[in-house]
Amino acid sequence: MPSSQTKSQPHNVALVTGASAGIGEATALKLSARGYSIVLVARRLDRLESLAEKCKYAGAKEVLTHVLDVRSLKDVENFFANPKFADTLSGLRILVNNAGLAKGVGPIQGGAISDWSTMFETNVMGLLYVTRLALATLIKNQGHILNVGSVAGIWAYPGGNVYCATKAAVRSLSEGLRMDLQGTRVRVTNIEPGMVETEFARVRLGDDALAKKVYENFSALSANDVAECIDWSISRPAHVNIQEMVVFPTDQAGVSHIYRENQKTT
Ligand code: NDP
Ligand code: 8X3
Repeated sequence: MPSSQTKSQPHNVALVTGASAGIGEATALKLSARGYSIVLVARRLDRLESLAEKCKYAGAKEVLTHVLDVRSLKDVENFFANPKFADTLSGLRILVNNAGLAKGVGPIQGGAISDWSTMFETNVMGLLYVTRLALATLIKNQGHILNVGSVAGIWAYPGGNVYCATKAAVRSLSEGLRMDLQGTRVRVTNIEPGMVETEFARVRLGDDALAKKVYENFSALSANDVAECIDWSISRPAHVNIQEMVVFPTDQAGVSHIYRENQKTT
C-alpha cells in the first residue's frame, strides 16, 4: 500500500462541516473508511448522532459530534476553544468546508435580500470563520483544506446570481489561501461539482415536489461521487495538490445544459 494510503497515521483527524446530509455525510463515511478520527458538525444533532454510528461502523478511529452554525463567529470560536474537542482537534489534518446552501432562484430584481445574507453568511463567512480558527493547527500538521465550491463559482447561470457569487468567492478564497499558505505544505483544493442529488434543491426551493423535478429524468451526481473526489484528492502524495476539481454529471454539458431522458436538451 503506498504511504499516501496508509491508514491511521498520527494527526489523521478530519473536520467535516455540514456533515448532517448530502456531500458532507458521504465524505464523513469515506474518511471513516480510511480510519480517520472524524469531527462532524452541522445544526441538526439527531442527524449527526445517527451518522456517528455509521462512521464508527465504517472504520472511524473516533467520532465526535457538535451542533455548529457556521454563520456564528461566536459559536465557531467556542467550538474551537471547547476543551472537549481540544485533544482531537490538535490532530486536525483535513478540513472539509462543505456547509453551504442556496436559497431561491430568480432574477436579482426580485431577489429576497434575507436569502442573499443567508447564502453569504453560510457559504463565505462561515467557511472563513472555520478556516481561520483551524489554520494554526492545519499549518502545524501540514494539513489539507477542501473547500466545496461549485461549477456555479466558475460559470453563472440565469437566476443563480448570488449563489454563484458565493461560490466564485469560495474559488477565489481557495486561490488566495494557496498563496498565503505557500511554504507551509498545507494543501488547498477547491471541489467544483455540477448537479448533485442531495437535499440541496429542497433547501433552495423549499418545496419537495419542485425539488424532485430538479433531478427528474436526469442522472445527477451522487453525494458519494463527490466524496470520492475529495477522498482521492487527499490521498495524493504530500507534494501533489489538486488545486481544483470540476466534476459534472455526464448528462450535464454545462451549467445550463442538462440532458433529460425523453426530453430535448435543455
Ligand atoms: P445538503 O442540503 O444535502 O447538505 C448541506 C449541509 O450543509 C447540511 O449538512 C446542512 O446541515 C449544512 N449546513 C447548511 N447551513 C449550515 C450552517 N449555517 N451551519 C452548519 N451547517 C450548515 O446539500 P449538499 O450536500 O448538496 O451541499 C453541500 C455543499 O455542496 C454546499 O456547499 C453546496 O453549495 C455544494 N454543492 C452542491 C451541489 C448540488 O448540486 N447539490 C453542487 C455543487 C456544490 P444542517 O442543516 O443540519 O445545518
Ligand atoms: C450547485 C449546483 O448548478 O445548482 O452548486 O448551482 S447548481
